[in-house]
Amino acid sequence: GDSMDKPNTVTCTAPVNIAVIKYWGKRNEELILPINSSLSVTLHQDQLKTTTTVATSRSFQEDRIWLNGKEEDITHPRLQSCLREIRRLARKRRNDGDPALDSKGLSHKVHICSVNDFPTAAGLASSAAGFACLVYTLARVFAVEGELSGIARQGSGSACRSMYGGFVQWIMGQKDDGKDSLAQQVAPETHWPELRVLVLVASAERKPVGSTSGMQTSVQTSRLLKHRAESVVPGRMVEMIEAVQRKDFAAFAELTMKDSNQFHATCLDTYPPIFYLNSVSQQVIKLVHRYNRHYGETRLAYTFDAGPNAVIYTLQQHVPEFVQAVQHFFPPETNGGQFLKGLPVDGVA
Ligand code: 2P0
Repeated sequence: GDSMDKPNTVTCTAPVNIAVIKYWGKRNEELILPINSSLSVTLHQDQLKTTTTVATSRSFQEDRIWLNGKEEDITHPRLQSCLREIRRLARKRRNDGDPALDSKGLSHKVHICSVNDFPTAAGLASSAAGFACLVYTLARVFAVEGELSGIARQGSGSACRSMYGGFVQWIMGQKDDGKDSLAQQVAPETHWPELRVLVLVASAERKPVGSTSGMQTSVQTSRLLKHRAESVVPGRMVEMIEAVQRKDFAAFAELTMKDSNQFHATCLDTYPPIFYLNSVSQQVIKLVHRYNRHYGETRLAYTFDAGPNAVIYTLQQHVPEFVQAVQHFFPPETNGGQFLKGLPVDGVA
């Protein structure tokens, strides 16, 4: 067709984030409002990321989306929330009279193409990077600026934290409309350059209980979760932010391990119980504690999300020795070569 039919195309990437104070449980399912605040570290762009391309064209008949090469259902409610909110902001900016913008293209349909550079099935926070990237790319296409974590949150709760780099808190907020449930950077990625993240893949299988339904059951049945949200996490958020600001690795690591353990305790307290950790996860937990005890200081921290794969936080100077210890205690041949797969040892945080 003529030049008006040429698609307008934008490509962006967004990294995964790994929580050290865990999000688990919603007070509003539709708006995705959590029962507690959380805090995470966003990984570098060169590892564990999603790449999304959004094209708009007058000639597109309908909105469409492809994930890792396969067309998916665009009517998914969370996808629709993100599209609707970005288009609402775009319309508002034009109505408010930004002279740099014209309204051509606002009614155009989008084609979205999104790929992960890590296995979606491995339970490595793919929805966080995915929705963060989708919202950021849509915003660029429609020339929307400003606070976008509230929109990413409506795609997937943890996605709001991937809208910022470095150390990021998701403040739970108090309002019923969710306007104050937003992500905020606690410290930039340059703040703690020695910090490293290692991912130990214990299983690449898809997790049996998804986060969304798992946390629903936990909210309905676990009194421990209620106690955690009301009486434990608020104090831990304050302590964790202080530990990050002081770059106090021992304090950071101990809070991280305790919070992972309490999250998995609430999974066990859920009825029927949810088991995310397996025997390899338990061996990693024991190895980390034995390692720290051996050196007489806390050099390593583990954390586990809704699956058995361990994420290890450590400092740059301890990485070679820890990798050796892992290879000694978990020789690749006993694990079908699985164990050290996807090991990003460089430049994180
Ligand atoms: C977290 N997780 O803070 C926690 C720790 C898993 C364990 O955020 O329903 O995929 O899309 O809001 O964000 C996983 O939950 O759930 C998660 P939805 P999400 O990283």
